[in-house]
Amino acid sequence: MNSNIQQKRVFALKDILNQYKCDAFLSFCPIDNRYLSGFTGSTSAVLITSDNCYFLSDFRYEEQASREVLGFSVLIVSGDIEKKLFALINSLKIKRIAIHSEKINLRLYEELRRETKAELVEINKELSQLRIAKDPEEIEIIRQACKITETSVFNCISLLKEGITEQEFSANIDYEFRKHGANGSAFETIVLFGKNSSLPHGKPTNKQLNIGDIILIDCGCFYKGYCSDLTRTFVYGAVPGTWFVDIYETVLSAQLSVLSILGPNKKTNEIDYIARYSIMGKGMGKNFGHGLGHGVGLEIHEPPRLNTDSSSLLKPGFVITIEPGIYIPNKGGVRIEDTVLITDNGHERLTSSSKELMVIPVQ
Ligand SMILES: [Mn+2]
Repeated sequence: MNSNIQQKRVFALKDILNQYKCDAFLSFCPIDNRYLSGFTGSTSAVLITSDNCYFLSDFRYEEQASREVLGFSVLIVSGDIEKKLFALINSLKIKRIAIHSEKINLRLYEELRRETKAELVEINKELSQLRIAKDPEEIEIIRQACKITETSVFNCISLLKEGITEQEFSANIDYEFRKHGANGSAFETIVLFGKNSSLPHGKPTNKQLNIGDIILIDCGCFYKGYCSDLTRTFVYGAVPGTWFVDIYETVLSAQLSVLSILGPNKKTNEIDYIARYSIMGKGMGKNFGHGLGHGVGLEIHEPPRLNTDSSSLLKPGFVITIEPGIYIPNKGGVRIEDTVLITDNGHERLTSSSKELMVIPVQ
């Protein structure tokens, strides 16, 4: 990313500071610091005031920060970053500091109040709003991340043979992610065979694949700081029964009915309801217990949430998932998920692979 992008973000943040009559914004969160400063490392602090931006880190990141962090006063601290920061806050006579309260722990919160006497003001919602609409550079990275994810999954399909374990198969997907230039997976890759697929967020085990098993794969790679998210449900050799075809078609038609109307200015709870209504109509509402989707960006789960309680308005540039599912305890489950970009007049699927029920041939 170039420094113009960070500059624009810092401007937007300063608007929030004005709105809340704060002298400064403070963050120790590597993700928010990356967003605002361009720094891709871990330990850092960012202090943004009305007339300067400070970036603090330690010796390990001296060279990296000098390359990545532009437009900030970079301070490399040899001792305690927090102490240096408190001294800086006091020397600048800062009185009201904006923070994301979920990203500052109680110890640091109390120390900040004791050492600086500054008032701490929570701007959680505004900060997440800042990141919610992705700029073109971010969209391009997420698009690439989605491509790598799909390529990786489909490159692994030939490994599906009787006896392969969920663990082994998920490890192969992670390996493909890295081979294709990703830094790893955005979350622990979920591979569930047979009855295990009824666990919406089950973990891969040493269960072996058998003919007639459901194969549920939920994964996404982590690429240039951004996440991607994809779920596909296949079967191996044969469908486990007509019940499975029923739930597969129900989930797929719920997902497609959402996509048929998805676009800007739709409310997240109304979008959620379309999928829920469609699944309820088949008498399986109670088997779809989670929300329809979530925002994807620097974090795998970020605003907006798409569920019955949410009420955000979708806007161009939002990247969200649409992932209805049906889970039948001790039998199996189906989830179908795409990562989708909201555009000016509709949406674009960033994961574009087929969703027709696929029976993987036995080999
Ligand atoms: Mn997801």
